[in-house]
Amino acid sequence: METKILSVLEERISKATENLIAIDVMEAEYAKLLAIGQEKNADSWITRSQNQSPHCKFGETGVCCKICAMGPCRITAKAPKGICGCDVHGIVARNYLRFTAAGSATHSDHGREICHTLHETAEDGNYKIKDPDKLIRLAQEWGIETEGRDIYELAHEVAFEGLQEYGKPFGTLRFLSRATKERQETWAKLGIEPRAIDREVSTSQHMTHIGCSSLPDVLIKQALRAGLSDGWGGSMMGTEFSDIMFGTPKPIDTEANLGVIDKEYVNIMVHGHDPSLSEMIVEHANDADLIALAKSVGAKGVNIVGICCTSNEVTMRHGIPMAGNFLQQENAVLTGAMEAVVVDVQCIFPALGPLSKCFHTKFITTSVVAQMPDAEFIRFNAQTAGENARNILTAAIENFKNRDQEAVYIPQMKAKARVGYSCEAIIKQLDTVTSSYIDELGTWKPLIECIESGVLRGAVAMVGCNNPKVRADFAHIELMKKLLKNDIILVLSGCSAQSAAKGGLMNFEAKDIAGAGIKRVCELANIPPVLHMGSCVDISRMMILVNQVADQWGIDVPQLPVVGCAPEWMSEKAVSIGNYVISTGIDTFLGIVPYVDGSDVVKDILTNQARDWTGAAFTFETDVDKLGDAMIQRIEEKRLALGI
Ligand code: MSK
Repeated sequence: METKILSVLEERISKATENLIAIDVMEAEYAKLLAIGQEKNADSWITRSQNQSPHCKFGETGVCCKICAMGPCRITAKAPKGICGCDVHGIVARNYLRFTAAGSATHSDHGREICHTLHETAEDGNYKIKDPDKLIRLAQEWGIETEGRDIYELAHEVAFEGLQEYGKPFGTLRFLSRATKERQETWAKLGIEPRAIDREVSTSQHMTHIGCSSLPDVLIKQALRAGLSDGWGGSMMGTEFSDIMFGTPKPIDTEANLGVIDKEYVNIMVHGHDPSLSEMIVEHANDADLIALAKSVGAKGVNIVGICCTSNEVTMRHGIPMAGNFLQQENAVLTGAMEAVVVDVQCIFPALGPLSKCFHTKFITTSVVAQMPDAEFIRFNAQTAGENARNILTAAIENFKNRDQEAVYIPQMKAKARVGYSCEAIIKQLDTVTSSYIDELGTWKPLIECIESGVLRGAVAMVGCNNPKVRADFAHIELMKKLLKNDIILVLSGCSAQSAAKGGLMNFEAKDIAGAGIKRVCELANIPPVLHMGSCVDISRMMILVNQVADQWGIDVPQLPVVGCAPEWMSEKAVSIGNYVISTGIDTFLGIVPYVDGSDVVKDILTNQARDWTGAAFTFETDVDKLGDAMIQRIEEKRLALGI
């Protein structure tokens, strides 16, 4: 009986590798890996999640306050106020603001590191300028002299000005001028134009200290401001400067899911968010002496695969295969075929160290920001980047001989994907449809015409993580399929993009499950029906896209039939993103409710009142089908209001 089930499963998997991969097929494979781990007494997120359930209701509803040492205070019917007198609405809003500020700080600190890397670029250095045109455009946008300048001298000045954005004493962020006039006026009127990036995080911490703000509307406005300093500040610089140094992404073919791990090769998994290290690893992975070393230990070569947003960065620019997203990080180690897990910052399970010890895998941390137990710490920095990368590659290659080949189990499932859709790439692709529209930087008119005519009903920006509270990838993939059937095109980033890639939705052939309108657009423009726009910080690309589209259409951003969605989010960064997305005028649909259920006032601000402020608000809905229906309904309402 068991053999029969396995053979049915194997047949489905072999079909899945060619077409769409069903979630239940993936889950069956993950279960096999989990069983391998259990034999080795390995821990897993599934068991840890079970151990943590049920979750603390005070924490889950946001009513626990521990911002001073008089508490912790927990709000109940018997104790409706904290010791300082703050009511539940103030406590929930303060917690929400702190959550947002942490997310904003995290994205923006990533952006800061990228600024420093840009400042280190040199003709003969580890980092070079790969997109000088983008650098010059950005310098001109910032009013920096470009005529007759050495490109590296220019890069250093732009990097310096970028770093000034973090702590400048006066004014507001430079990139706000990229938003439509209407957005800029809305932010100014509401008093949420972000000033220096660090200042908004710092002010958020100050406002939530004991004895400062406890008015929920004031606290939520600051959350919007802190979010904006991320999306239109730190994240946007992270994206733009990465493009300048590593190249602006353009369409490239790759593959996704655990089947990209190769038994015959030295496998190295890069994981985290900052592309500075992974770019170097990719650059040196094919050095002749390292390939010779790999062959000398019995491998055919070196195979780099990615997890989370570091993966998104190197797949967008080099087509490096994606082993998976957030909840796949342990599975990749459980295959027993991973010589090294090399991590930079964010979304890395501290569990990877102990898990790696159950196998021959080396767990290598590289950033002072993310240091963990059972890891080898190789401090990475821009001056020694090439040497750091080669040392890591050498250590991984030499570790190949310690692998137990008999015990390796790599699920043979992978899907083809086309990735690399920066704004520049999308515009270029659209211009192939209507060449008469070509100008220097292209135009969004073909896209606007498709939406106006109803060939496309609208667009959804789907982003965010996996969360053990819900079935991994299920909401992402089911919602994408539903939206595609309704002729709603998708732009994706972060772990949502990897869900789509694993499920086969970034394959050109996936157009066949979409409605007739999208199918036609995909055929004409030669694009897959869901477009990979990059990592978490690259949601800034989406902000530029919607603002340029609104501007060229001659309408305001909130009028666009476009919504945002994070169906399985889990991180503080995701809440920061949500805040800047609604501040940008895009309704945002969440499948996981933030820790605000304890205050009807805060919930009402986020889901209703925010619309009066910014033209957009959150919708919280944990039922996947209803979440999809709500997005479609909102898009149709916007179409109706536009008279299209
Ligand atoms: S990696 S923040 S789990 S999307 Fe950007 Fe994925 Fe969420 Fe991390």
